Amino acid sequence: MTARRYRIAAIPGDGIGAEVVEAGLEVLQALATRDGGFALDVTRYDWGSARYKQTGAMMPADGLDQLRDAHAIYFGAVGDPGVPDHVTLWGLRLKICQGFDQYANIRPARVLPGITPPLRTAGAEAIDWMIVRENSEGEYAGAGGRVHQGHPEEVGTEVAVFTRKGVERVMRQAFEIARNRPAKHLTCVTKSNAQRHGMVLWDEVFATVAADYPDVATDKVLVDAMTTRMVLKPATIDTVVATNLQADILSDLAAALTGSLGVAPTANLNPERAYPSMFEPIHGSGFDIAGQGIANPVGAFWTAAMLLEHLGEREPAHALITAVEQTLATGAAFTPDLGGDATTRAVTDRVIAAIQG
Ligand code: GGG
Repeated sequence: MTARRYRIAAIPGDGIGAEVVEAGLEVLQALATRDGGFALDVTRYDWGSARYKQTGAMMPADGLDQLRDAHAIYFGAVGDPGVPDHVTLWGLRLKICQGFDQYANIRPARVLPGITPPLRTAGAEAIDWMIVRENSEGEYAGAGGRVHQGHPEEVGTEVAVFTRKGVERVMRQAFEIARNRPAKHLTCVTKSNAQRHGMVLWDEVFATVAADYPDVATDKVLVDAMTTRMVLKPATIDTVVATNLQADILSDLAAALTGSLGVAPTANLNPERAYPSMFEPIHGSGFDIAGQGIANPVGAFWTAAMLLEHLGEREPAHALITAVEQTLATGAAFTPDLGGDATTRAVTDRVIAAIQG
């Protein structure tokens, strides 16, 4: 049998990004070896803050062209105490997301076996949400500027840009996801009482698209109320669609409510597949623990499962999630963020052993 071959562009990035991406690649390789039906051709790119300090750029000028032929991008994290955060983010991660029109950012949040979530409210132990984040415009459109820099009269603006096309296409993705989940329920988050232009457009487009999905139950909630609902009534939530900034914040909260930011994955999708999509753990570069070998690789493993799903390799994706769940359920593979003392190496070895059966 000839194996299906996939080109994977691996960008470990900064801090613990390198540690968890290497662990994820090992696990992916173990799956490929076990399965025999697919093979991965991995190309590593040493782009990130170290490169910025040497050359003044996080990635080369032709970086997007170098990635264009990849079947998927496997990303670690950006962020370095020696480089301004807006430079690291806009110089690499956002450049790829926007350059490849990865407008749908999918962020599952689920309490994995063995993990005790921090909340005691009813339903907290069964959190299983799907947050869909608009990923190409909104508050992260990059619109705005500064004038009179350094003077007392200085002005800085940050303009959120919402286009009907941009809002509608991410809403359709969210409805499709909601339709294929058991609860078939989609919550639309805005701040349309205070923000009376773009957010009202968001509400109107939601109502229009909802008419095409009569099988999906819907509700609307303001983002401030959503934070309390996530904490106090978690069982009332299933799929969520929100703007770039609001969903960025809500998905970090969601990850914390499932036990740790360290377990949470995300997919930056170009659903039309005109460009490669990018898969990364939600967490950042964790510079406080970088180099200690204690970063939680579970977010990177779950991310790898989403990458395999995207490639159409459903069985290995399922096998990977099962291996992660079996490993966590033992309670013996918790890194410090989950209250344990396991190392990245130990968790990786256990997951690979579970894959190998
Ligand atoms: N692996 C995710 C990561 O590196 N996140 C860094 C960050 O600051 N992200 C901002 C965002 O998600 O927009």
